[in-house]
Amino acid sequence: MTQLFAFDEDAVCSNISTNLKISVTNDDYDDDRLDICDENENENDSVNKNNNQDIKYFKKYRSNSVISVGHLDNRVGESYEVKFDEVFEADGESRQNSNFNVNDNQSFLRASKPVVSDFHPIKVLGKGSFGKVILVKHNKTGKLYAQKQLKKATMIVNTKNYERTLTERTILEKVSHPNIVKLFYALQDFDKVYLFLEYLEGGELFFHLSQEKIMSEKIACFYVAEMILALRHLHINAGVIYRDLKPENCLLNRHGHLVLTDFGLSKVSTECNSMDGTAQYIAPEVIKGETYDSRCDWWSLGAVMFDMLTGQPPFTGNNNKRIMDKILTKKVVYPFYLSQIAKDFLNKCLNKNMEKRINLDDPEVFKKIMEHQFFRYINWKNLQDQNDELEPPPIVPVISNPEMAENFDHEFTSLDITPPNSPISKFIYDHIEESRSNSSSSVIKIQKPDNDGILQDSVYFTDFSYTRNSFI
Ligand code: ISQ
Repeated sequence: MTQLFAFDEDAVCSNISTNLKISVTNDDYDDDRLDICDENENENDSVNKNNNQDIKYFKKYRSNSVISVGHLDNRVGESYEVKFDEVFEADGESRQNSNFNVNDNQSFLRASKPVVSDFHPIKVLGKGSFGKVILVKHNKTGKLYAQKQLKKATMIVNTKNYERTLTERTILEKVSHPNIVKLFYALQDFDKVYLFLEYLEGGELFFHLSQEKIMSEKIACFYVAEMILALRHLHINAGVIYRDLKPENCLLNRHGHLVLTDFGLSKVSTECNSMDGTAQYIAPEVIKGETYDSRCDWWSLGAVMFDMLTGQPPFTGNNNKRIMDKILTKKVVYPFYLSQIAKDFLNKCLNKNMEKRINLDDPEVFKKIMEHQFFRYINWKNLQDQNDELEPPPIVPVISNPEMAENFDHEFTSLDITPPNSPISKFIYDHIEESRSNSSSSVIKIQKPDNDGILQDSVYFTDFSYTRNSFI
C-alpha cells in the first residue's frame, strides 16, 4: 500500500528547522520512511529508503498553500493532512486502514482530503441563476454543509458563471468573520464545480419576516449592526467590496446571528466600474458606470434597512430600468411610521452623492455611529464578541432537526434530489497531473466515457480546488 501526505507549507517553513520525519510503516514493508525537508533541499534527498524500500515517484506538488508529497499513483486515494498544532487522532477504522505513524515529539492530525463522493445530498435549499444550493452530509463525520454547485457545461457557454464561482472561492478563502459564511472546500467532479459552505440552519432572514412583513426598529438595528461589522471586515481587512447586499444574501445561523453569503459579485479592489448587482439595492454611482468604491455597500445597507423597516426597498418598479431611473433621480420617500432617528441614519446611507454619503470604514465615523440613537439597544462590544447572554439575537430559529431544513422554502426543500455525479477517476487525475506539469493553463481538457462508452469532453479547473486550512 502506498501513501500520500499533504502538509501546510507555511507551517513547515516556520516550524521545522531540521527535517520533519514522518515514518511510514505498512504491511508489506517494515519501515518505509520519508524524511520531508524544506523546499531548498534536494527533493531526492528527502526520501530516505530504509531497507531499500521502494518509494517510487516521490513528488511534491502545489495546491494552494498545501504541498502534497507521496506516490504519484496513489494521489487519488487516502491522503493525510499534517498539522502542527493539533493532536493526531485517528478513529478505530482509520487506525486499522491507515499505516501512518509520526515521531513522538510531533503531534499531528490525520484527515482525509475529501472528494465529492464523500458527501451525500439531503435536500435542495435553493436555486438561483448560478445553480443549486444543496444540503449535503459528509458520509463519515455526519457533518452538514451547504453545497453550491455549478455545471461545467454552463460555465463553458457562460464564462461569467465560472468567474463568479472562482471569485467567491478566492474571497471566502481569505476571510474569516462570524458574520461571513465560511468556505470549507472547493471541489469538482466531471460535470460540476462545488463550494462546500457553512450550513446556515436559520435560512434567510426575510423568511422569518414573512408573517409580519416589517420589522420593529429594535429588531432591525441588531441585524443592521451585524451587517456593518461584516462589511467593515470585508472592506478594511480583506480589501473587498461586497456589491451584492440584498435580503436574499442575509442568512441566519442556528443561534440567530446574521451571516452574509454569496460573494460571486464581490470585487477585490478599491475602485471599480462594472455593474452586475440586483437593481433595487444598487448605489447610483454603480448604475451610472462611474468609478466607485466600498461606499456603494453603505448605500445598499440603507436600502436593505429600508426594506426591513417598511417591507420594500426605497425604489421599486416592474422592471430594472424603471428602478434604476428612480434610484438616480427620485428622492427617498419615508412612510409616516418611521422614527426620526431611523430616518436620520437612512438618510446618511441613502445619499446619492457618494462623497457626501456616510463612510463607516472611517474609524471616527464608525465610532460616532456606534453612539447613534438608532443603535441605542446595541452593546457593540457584546455584539462583536457574539456574547449571546448579554446581547441575544432577536430571532432564534426553530430547528428540530437540521436535516429537515425547516427554515428553507418548501418550494425547494420538496424538490427531488438528483443522484450524485460519477467521480473523476484516478486515471483522469493522473492525466491531469501530467498535463499540469506540462502547461501553465488553468483549464485542462478531460474526457469520460458515457454509458455507451463514447468519450465525452469536459474540463478540469486546476486553480479551483481548496481545503480550509484550519479545517482538518
Ligand atoms: C448556507 N446555508 C444555507 C443556504 C445557503 C445558501 C447559499 C450560500 C450558503 C448557504
